[in-house]
Amino acid sequence: MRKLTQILLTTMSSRLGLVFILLILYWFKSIAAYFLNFNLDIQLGNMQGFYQLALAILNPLPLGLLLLGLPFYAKPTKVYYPLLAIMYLVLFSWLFSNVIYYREFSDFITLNTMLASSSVSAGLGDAAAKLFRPFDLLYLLDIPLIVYLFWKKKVTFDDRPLSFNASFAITSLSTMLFSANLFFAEVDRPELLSRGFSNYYVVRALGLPAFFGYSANQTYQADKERAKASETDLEPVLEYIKEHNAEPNPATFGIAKGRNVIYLHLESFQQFLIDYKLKSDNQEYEVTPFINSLYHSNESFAFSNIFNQVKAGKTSDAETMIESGLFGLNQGSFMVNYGGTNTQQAAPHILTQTGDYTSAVFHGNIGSFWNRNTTYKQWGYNYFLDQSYMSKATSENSFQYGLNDKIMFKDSIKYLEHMQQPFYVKYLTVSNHYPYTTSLIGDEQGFPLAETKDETINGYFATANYLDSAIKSFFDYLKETGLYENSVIVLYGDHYGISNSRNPSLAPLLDKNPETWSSYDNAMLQRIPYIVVVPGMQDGAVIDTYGGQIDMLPTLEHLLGINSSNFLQVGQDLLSPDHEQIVAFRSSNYFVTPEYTSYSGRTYYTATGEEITTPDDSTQKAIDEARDKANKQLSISDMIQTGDLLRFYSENRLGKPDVSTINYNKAMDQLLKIEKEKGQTSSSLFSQRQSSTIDLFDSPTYKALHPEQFLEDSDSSSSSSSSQEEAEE
Ligand code: GP9
Ligand code: MN
Repeated sequence: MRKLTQILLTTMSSRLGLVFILLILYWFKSIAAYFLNFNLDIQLGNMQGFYQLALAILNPLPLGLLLLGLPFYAKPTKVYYPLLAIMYLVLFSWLFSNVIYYREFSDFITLNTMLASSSVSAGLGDAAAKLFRPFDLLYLLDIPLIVYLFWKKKVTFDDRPLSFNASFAITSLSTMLFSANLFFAEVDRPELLSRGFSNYYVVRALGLPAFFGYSANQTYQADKERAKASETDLEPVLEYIKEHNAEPNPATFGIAKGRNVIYLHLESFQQFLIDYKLKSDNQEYEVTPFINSLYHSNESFAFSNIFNQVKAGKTSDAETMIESGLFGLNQGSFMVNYGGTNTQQAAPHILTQTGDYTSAVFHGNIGSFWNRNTTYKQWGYNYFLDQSYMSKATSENSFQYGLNDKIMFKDSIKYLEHMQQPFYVKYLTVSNHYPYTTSLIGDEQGFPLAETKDETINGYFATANYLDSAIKSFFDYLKETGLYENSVIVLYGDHYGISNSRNPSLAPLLDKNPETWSSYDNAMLQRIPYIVVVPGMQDGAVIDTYGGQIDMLPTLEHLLGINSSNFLQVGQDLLSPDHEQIVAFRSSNYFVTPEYTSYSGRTYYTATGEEITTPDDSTQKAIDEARDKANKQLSISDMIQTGDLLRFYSENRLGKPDVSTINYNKAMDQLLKIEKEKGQTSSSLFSQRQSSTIDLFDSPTYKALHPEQFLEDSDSSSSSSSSQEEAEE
């Protein structure tokens, strides 16, 4: 032992040795933070999990070495040691601040958060002391110890500098290691840095110092655009909004006024699933019987020609469109790059301002994915009930994108029932997400797999079928509790589930020939369902108007009786007689109209799919006109988004949400407090019924699908809520 101590002290008494020890210390602390403080969502059930684990374990080393190695260039002892101390302290404080910050925000510190002089950082200042845990002392211990060792001369200063070449070798080595790290990170998750996904993906793959660089670059790019923009840029925007305005349809304007709004985000759900029957063993299986019944119901406006308009931001792009009526970006995700900083006037805020709505999102995944936890505040969401509010995720009840949908729906009830009405809530489902894991979901119900050469396609129908029954169980609950009559329920698909490259393998299932599969067919498969259920309505129909996700917000606003003409939203009410049927895809020159489809550089007649190779003058003119309009819509949206133009716009007096009043922790306490304060006037379902509705979720359908849960519940006489409360702890 004594010998070991001696070796350690001697090592630390050389410049190289000290750096080595500091690097090891930083490495250990990082790993401790990764696994004890952060949730990096590494699931060890498969190869990818082990790969991610290896990346996480190794990633503190390259940049740690780079930074601790830089002082080597300083030769005088008096300069070298202070520089080394600074480097170590920088690395350490960055790590430690993140540990503290993560406790409150479940996310990492970005340059933006640091720069924001807003209440967010001020609030943290107050809270930081409270967030400190005794265990954190372990992170700090080495610093006084090292100081002590130098003070007592147990470790001595080394006056022999490293040569320039040796210092350079260390810099080169660490840079090479970092390049390798970057390469392996891209292998795990292609387009990791360009698409953004989620901050924890970057930390998991590249570590905290790299995450800082990444977030600084994001801030720099966004600020550059923002700084260029000025109030005069609003002029063309306002002109467009005015010209493009589609008057509400008097027959439907306000028919859902004052009702609760429940959005059901159908993950990766394409229109072709509607009414689809999968053939297996000479039998036909209807994939989504319940959603089909909604599609054909007299209570629904169901649309058959609505296209997804997302790009790299996928789900986040869909959310951006339905919430704010503006497109995502041409590159990367709007929510990741601008969501936390731009002035936005999104649906939750609009509804609070115009109708005193309470708003919430339910999502079985980690809250920081797609930067939701920050963006949702700017959108004015009062509550964000993410995975941390639901059953503990295990390999049995979840996969990499979160809890299975049925569990998410069931776990949402205990919060939903305490929400003041009217509410605007959104459920983000995940189970029907690539890779369409049938082992968990399909087998449970025994829905057959398709029989193509492509595993991804084969599972897609079974997971969609699972989603369908999850949706049904939720509708059963709504009907059982009476929430149904008082709500408008909107279902939409967010984007394709089967990518274009796989479409030829899908072709036979759609009775198409893979040999003649074309860009036109790819374009048509971008259709997604959009179903607006207005309970009590008699004259619902399947409507064949062409439109896109950008049109969903104005459509909803008009149904709720809110005139959207002075909102900076670039879509149009799909029910308006003025609706122009030009659908822009999120790539210039890609569009669909009822006449023409332009996709991947080719143009077709939409009705027949026949390619237009030598158009006559009038056809060419019509195509050009549609293309220009589609491009214009995108460019106006981009001006608003990248120039942060809403900050200059005050005409509609909507203002923006006060994010300092929004806190996503302790949602239940907040809900109960409001309920109590309101007393007799509380409009939550719980207050109205004077009892919990959690048990009503266990509808007959639910029971049939989850016999195992039922055995458990009947064992314990207390309601299912208490067992979930335990699971949360
Ligand atoms: C994750 C989920 C998936 O939280 O929303 O996003 P996607 O991969 O579909 O964009
Ligand atoms: Mn998605």
